[in-house]
Amino acid sequence: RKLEFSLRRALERDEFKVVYQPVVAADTEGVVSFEALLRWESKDHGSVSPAKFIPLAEDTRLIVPIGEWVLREACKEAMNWPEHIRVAVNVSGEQLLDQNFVASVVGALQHSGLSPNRLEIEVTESIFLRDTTMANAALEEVMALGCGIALDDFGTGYSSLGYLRKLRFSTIKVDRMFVQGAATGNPESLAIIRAVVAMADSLGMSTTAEGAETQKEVDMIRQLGCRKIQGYFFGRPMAPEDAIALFGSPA
Ligand code: G
Ligand code: G
Ligand code: MN
Ligand code: NA
Repeated sequence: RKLEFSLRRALERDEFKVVYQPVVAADTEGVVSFEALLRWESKDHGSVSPAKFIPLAEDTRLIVPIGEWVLREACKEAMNWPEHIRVAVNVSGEQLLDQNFVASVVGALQHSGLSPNRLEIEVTESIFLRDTTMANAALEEVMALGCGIALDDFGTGYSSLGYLRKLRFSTIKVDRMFVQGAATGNPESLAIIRAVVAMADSLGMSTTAEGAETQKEVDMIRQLGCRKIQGYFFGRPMAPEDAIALFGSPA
């Protein structure tokens, strides 16, 4: 069966689930948030990688209803966590530029009862290529609700500093490529992370280093001054019940 045919039915067939990857504070190593990551267990195709189905969902605009479901699911789940723990949700350009996007964020917050400041929307640089004005407008509305905005995969796309001047991102996420490079002593990666951290600090934005897998990478990131760390070293994307278990049971 064609993948698209199956993807069209995936929501009603209840084939999606959301897993959660911890993000820790670089200084205390305490969990500060989780990134929600979508998984598809297809009855027709088995487990399908997001790298495969997300682009297909974007091309077919199925990402709009699917993304809305992820938002609702993630906000609901975050209500089971301690109040200082936030949830980050990835949003594609097609979804952000959809006219109902802001309403769907409001809906997810109201339906779950989650406080807006506990939700962070993650976007990549690519969303600014299509319609910068519309993307800015949608993100500003989301910020006005009280939600945070993270700039994902920073440095891998068509990086332009113009939108850092326009939008008050809460977090810049430094791509794993630079984290790996820095730990192997690559001078360019080191210089780039230093510069991004300095820039984010002076703009009042936080930084998250992505994809830290080793102690060496963690040490390097901490030394470079990144505020938060995400990666397999601290935790893989995990089922909701495993995320909750990280907080332990009250004594
Ligand atoms: O775990 P990882 O393989 O989940 O994710 C692969 C890619 O899929 C990443 O680039 C991630 O941003 C993207 N992704 C994961 N979940 C979602 C989602 O709910 N919405 C969107 N738009 N992208 C997602
Ligand atoms: O593109 P985005 O940053 O939204 O997606 C995060 C992706 O990175 C997911 O696919 C997630 O599973 C993956 N990821 C998270 N931590 C690590 C890590 O330490 N190593 C590797 N290789 N991938 C990671
Ligand atoms: Mn992300
Ligand atoms: Na990323």
